[in-house]
Amino acid sequence: MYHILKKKSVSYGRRTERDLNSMRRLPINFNLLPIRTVSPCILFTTQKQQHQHLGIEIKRRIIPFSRRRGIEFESNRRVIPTSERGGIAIQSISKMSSDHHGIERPRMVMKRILARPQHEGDGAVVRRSIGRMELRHLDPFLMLDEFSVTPPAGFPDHPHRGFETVTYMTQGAFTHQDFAGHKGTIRAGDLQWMTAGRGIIHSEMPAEEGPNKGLQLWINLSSKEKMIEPGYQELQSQDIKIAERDGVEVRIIAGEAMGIKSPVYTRTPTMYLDFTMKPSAQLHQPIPESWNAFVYIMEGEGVLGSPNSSPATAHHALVLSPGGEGISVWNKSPKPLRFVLIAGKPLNEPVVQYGPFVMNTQAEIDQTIEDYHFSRNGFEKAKYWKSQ
Ligand code: FJE
Ligand code: FE
Repeated sequence: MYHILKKKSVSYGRRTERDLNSMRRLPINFNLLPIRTVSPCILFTTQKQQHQHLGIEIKRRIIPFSRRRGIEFESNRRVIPTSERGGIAIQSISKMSSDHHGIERPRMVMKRILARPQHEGDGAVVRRSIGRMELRHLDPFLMLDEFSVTPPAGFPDHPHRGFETVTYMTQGAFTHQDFAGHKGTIRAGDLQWMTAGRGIIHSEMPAEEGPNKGLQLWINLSSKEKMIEPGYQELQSQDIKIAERDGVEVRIIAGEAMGIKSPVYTRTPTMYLDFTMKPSAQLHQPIPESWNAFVYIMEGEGVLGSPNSSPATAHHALVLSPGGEGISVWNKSPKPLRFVLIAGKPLNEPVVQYGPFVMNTQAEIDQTIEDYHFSRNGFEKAKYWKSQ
């Protein structure tokens, strides 16, 4: 059986749809592979290509159109039927180096983004990965900020509509207050999963001296849920389940890992895992095939996707290739590696964002600005509210 690379990138000659379908079943995810079109003057060649970043070697057989009409011809002791001519056929795919834990179709790193420090809110510093220009959105994710805030800086009274904010503390504490009287402080290891829905106005301020650190993720809501009642899911550090295996510890914020599930309800289906890997530990984490996924490195350095890829370091977001069964990670360094793996089911809806308002159309954004301005449609409580 031969396999043909992505349809739109390859010349097939006159193949029937049936021929194509039988060839489209690929053994691994090929979205990343560079593809050259067939030159008609090549008679018959086998190309070997090493893909270091993928850790695989691919042998491709290029079969010219010029022989399309001939009767069966033989090469490499295999008769090639007429229906397979005039394209690129994959002859073999071998791993350059083993150990994907028996996983045949690993996800790979498609894009690396360094989250440089920038100013946000009132004197606060954030490292933005998702949401910066190079990576505007990663459906359903709108933003990921790694924040480090020292008083008196912070995020004073501001609104949200149309999505969820997930704040996960790693050091220090943050106090939040909203216009509905909801108030609390989250500390290192605690989680606040806030559904802004039709409207929240709140303040988020650091509660301890020195740097107060964590991650804030913005997850989009589907058009059906953008205007739901706001709500909170709050987990204290001790309520977050931890699984441990072979030098890998995972805190399960959302979704499931190593057979353990988080109690958090994700309106937009989301996986959020906080991994710490000891030196020389390795890991394979399954990810639902149709979900978008990325890793954000918080500490140390990790080898992702393929055992021979170059290590990624702290403050980098690594966008994973689509499809495949999951991600493999190796800690080949002498220090602990800490990263979050975040994946979500894409909404596939238009996104129109105006700062903290995220809707589907410009008309809805205009309406939101008006609602906020006149304290209507979910912003009623804004009229007489100010944080203390
Ligand atoms: C916001 C500017 C902001 N990242 N990380 C504009 F700073 C914010 C905002 C935050 C934020 C808050 C925390 Cl606790 C952590 C953050 C941005 O509040 F919402 C808009 N629109
Ligand atoms: Fe906020």
